[in-house]
Amino acid sequence: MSRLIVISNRVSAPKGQSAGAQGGLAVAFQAALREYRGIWFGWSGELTDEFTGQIHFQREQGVTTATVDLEEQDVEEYYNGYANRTLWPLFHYRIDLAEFERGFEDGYQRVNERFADTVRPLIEPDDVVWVQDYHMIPLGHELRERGCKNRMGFFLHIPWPPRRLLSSLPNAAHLVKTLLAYDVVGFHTKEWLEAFQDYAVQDLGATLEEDGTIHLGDRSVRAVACPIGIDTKEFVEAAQSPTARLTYRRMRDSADGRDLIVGVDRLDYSKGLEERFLGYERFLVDHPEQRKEVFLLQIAPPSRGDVESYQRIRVQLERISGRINGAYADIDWVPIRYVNQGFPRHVLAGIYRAARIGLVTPLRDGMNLVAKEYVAAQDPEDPGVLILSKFAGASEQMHEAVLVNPYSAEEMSDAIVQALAMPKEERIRRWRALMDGVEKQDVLWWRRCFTHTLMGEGQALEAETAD
Ligand code: ADQ
Repeated sequence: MSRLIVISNRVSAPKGQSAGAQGGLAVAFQAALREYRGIWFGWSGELTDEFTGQIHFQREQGVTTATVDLEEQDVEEYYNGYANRTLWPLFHYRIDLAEFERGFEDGYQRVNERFADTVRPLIEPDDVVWVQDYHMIPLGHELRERGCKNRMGFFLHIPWPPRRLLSSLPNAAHLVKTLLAYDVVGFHTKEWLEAFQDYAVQDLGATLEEDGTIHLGDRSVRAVACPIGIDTKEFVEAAQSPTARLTYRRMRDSADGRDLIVGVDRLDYSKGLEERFLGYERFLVDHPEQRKEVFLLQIAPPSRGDVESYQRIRVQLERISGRINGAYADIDWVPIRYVNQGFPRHVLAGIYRAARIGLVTPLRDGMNLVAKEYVAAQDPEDPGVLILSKFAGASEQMHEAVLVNPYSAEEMSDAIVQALAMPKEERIRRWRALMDGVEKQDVLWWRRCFTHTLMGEGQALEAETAD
């Protein structure tokens, strides 16, 4: 049986699982790596004065991780630069925030070459290689240049932008062509898949077959949509754990009979937090009679603090939440509890369960796992309502959520009113349908969906996404 080599920017050792952000993904990779006796390779998160390519191996609970340290300039140009100041904003339709610097592009290329040089000797002839996300688009091409003939796949965790938007990236065609070095390229949704195909056909002159195979010159790549899920079983259990029960009680006590609306996001401009606050403010203004019957708990741990646009959004959110609280709070009630810290998954599960509304309104999101976690954590007898942005990848699957346009404060306000008034039978019906999807297409399903296609193991599982 082939071994699996997973390559991603950062690597989570099994003991780091509870840390949050990489939770579900780490679980999926670790399960895959145990099954296929593989290696997980990536940046250690540490800096070194001079890149040597020395690999730190670690073996825990049947999973081998291999990491390398990077130079400060590497991290500045590759990670903070090209990945997070060029590709991230552009791929999330924020061309106004995208910075195009040759130094970033050079650093991105250099680090991908360094990763390729380092990981190449670890790859044996029968291994299957699976590269993750926008940090490493050219890695497969670099491995081919180094004589790697293995099956190789790539999965993009963020949206793929429309063709005309992508054209604004200097050397876009070159970057996209490097994707043709892979055998399989995966996206979360049909929308991102079709945008990729559109670019390949219109701008690169590729041809497209019905099964999603793209041909260009002597290369063929199969492009597929495989929506990621969460570790549903684990999350349902987390929501019933003693810690979750305690947190649930604490939330309910502090709510003092009021309905909790919860938002949980990394502090990122793509998550639409500013628009969410303004939509909630609109609700407060238009429905004064309901004001003191609810409160919004927004949990948003800061991320990518070295990047200026993230520092700006942080200041902006402090300003807006402060203004709303100043304008509407009373001596015994504040409309927004704004919390800038991360919480362990069991605590998060208890908070979700206590919330009458899960407010998940990104302006653009590859998938959004918080929407699925919120559903998995609910009490089947008395579930809350998910309000979901129609611009999250998750909206292709989660039709029974109350779908909103996050740019419209009025729509957000209407959705809150609708969710608060929703009869129990309707809440249960919607939740049951959502939960069916979250259970069927969990993170292990996603991993199989992709690796089966990549390894050519019989029929790949078809993604049951919407038309
Ligand atoms: P993210 O942009 O990080 O992921 P998301 O899918 O919502 O977005 O995942 C965030 C994870 O972090 C969730 O598991 C959530 O529970 C956790 N998290 C967030 N805030 C937390 C907090 N305060 N405390 C603890 N945990 C917290 C990227 C893409 C997404 C895509 C995923 C997976 O941007 O679109 O769904 O990868 O492919």
